[in-house]
Amino acid sequence: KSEGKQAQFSSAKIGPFFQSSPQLENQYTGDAVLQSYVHRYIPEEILAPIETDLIRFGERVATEVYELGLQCEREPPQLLQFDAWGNRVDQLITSPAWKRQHDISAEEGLIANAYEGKYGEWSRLYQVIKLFLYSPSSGLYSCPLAMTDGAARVIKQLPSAYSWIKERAYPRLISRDPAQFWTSGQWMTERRGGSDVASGTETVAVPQSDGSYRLHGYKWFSSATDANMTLTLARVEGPDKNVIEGTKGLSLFYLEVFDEQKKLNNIQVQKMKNKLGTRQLPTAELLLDGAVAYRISDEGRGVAGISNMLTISRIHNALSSAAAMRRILSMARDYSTRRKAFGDYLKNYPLHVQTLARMEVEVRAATILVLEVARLLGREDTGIASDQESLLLRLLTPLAKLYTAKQAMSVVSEGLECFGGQGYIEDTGLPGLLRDSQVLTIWEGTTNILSLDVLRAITKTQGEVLVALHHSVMSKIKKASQTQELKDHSHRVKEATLKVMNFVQTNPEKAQVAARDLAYSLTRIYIASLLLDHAVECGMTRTDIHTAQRWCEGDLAPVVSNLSHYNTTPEDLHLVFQNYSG
Ligand code: UCC
Ligand code: FAD
Repeated sequence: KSEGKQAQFSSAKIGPFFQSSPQLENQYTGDAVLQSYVHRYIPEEILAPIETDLIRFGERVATEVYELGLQCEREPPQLLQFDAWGNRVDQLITSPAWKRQHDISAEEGLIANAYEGKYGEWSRLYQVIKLFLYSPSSGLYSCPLAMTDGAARVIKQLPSAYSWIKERAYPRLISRDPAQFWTSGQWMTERRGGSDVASGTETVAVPQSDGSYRLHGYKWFSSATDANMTLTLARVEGPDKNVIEGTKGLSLFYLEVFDEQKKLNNIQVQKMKNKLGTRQLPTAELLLDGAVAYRISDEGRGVAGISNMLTISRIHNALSSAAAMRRILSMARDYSTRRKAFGDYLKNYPLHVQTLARMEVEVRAATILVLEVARLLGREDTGIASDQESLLLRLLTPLAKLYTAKQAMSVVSEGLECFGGQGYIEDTGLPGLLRDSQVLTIWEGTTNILSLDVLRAITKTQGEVLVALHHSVMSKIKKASQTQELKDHSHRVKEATLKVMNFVQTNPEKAQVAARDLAYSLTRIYIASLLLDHAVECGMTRTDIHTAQRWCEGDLAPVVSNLSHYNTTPEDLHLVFQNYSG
């Protein structure tokens, strides 16, 4: 009798089928292009310790760190503005997982690896690969790390007049000790503008008798407000209380966010931003109400001074974009072996595999570009880069940032679709990847602003950056052009390069309107040369040949294909504003 009662109240039957979830494999050993690049370039004598660490870390980011990253999203930061007694406290409350990411970043040497110089010119590549593995599991801790790396580079290069700042901040920014490790912010954007910083910056720096300054202004975006210090821009107030407008009035400042008593440095956290993604990050608006700061550039050299930081944080943006793509694809690949539809596993449908393969080509392309940029940066860090390599790095930095961010948006979106409805469900942990990708196209300079930066680089060097790229492409495709499998593809790259160079020379008046297409062309061509070269140097494997062929079959020179678009500005305007009544 009592058994009957139990059955009456037993759980409802929901059927025996449960979909097994995608599993994260070791993120280093599962990534063929990463591994082949490491084996190709890292010298034999240091390969073993570096690779041992990458294999270990590749496992850690797929397990412990991945779980922490998900926890960062589940427990977003909060701002406590007032205490129970009405006192303004502006306390940021971050999750234990976020704090743990800080400690892991220090322990793993995610900044230190690039600066300790243990592996000479390869230290930077090693750091970038670790960051690549870390980024999609970091719960966006990758963001403060990007700015910290940028600040470390700027501070390291400060002249001796700023030695106290160097002695105080630099060891902390590159520390492996979690208790010592500092992170940095990068406060450029104000209410009037984030792209046009020259017109946007209202913040005034009032000189003090001890050589410091008091900053008064409103910073519209501060990504990771729990940073210990920041680099920021302001206009020095002259004795007549006037400031110089435009870029020439901007100087760069070092500012510690908290004083010795851990109280905010005359800063009010006005509000937390309500964002589409990156919710793990404590992004806020800040009122600077006399914050104590120290000028670290010559007066009027603020933008030039902070551009060193931008170079690093833009490279982080690119590596995070490539890493986000790799992560979704790694999971989609695994899922294709677990999910059955129409009686078979997804991996057995050629159309699904083609979808994954197209994504794979994009990821390999983005990855090899990022790794090449890191390799060049490592040479620049250690003072052995040739002039050609430095020019190439100047050009490839905005190209890598703008191109990979756009790729990330489309690949991550396609990746979610590979999970069907489950790709849209929050507690799979997948949708966050798409939300967090959108910002990659916006912060650190939008696609158009970076396309204009490419023009800036060309103009400032009287075209030398293009000459460097041209030479590099030609030398990289040389061997491939002598192979049966890749000669036609190398020819396509050569043709595209010549056409693009010709376009630049003959259409200077179209430079602005064609800037984005030009940037895309230069990036696609350069990636093509990298993939061809990699295929040859890594033993002409089937997969490397296939990747290079696929990539080279795409439109390598949209700036030439879209030539007619640059004469239709009035039509574009009419098209966009037809029926607009505002
Ligand atoms: O968004 C932000 C933080 C987000 C969190 C970080 C996450 C990182 C990734 C993590 C992934 C998970 S911080 C805010 C970022 N803001 C921007 O990127 C600003 C975008 N706007 C620009 O980049 C503009 O092009 C400006 C602000 C640089 C334009 O300013 P101006 O005033 O028009 O600039 P000028 O006059 O052309 O340049 C002034 C000087 C020149 O030097 P000189 O005088 O010696 O010729 C330029 O050559 O600065 C130099 N310069 C550069 N140098 C300008 N840009 C560069 C550059 N990119 N590289 C080298
Ligand atoms: P706008 O300049 O208003 O751009 C609007 C549009 O116009 C863009 O599509 C742009 O490409 C286009 N455009 C502008 N000028 C031109 C032109 N001349 N030609 C063609 N197109 C043009 N900033 C910081 O300083 N520190 C931070 O920590 C920080 N964190 C951020 C965190 C998040 C989550 C976000 C979303 C932003 C953050 N930012 C930060 C701000 C960010 O860097 C800026 O929002 C970004 O640089 C764009 O500036 P804007 O918002 O003024 O855009």
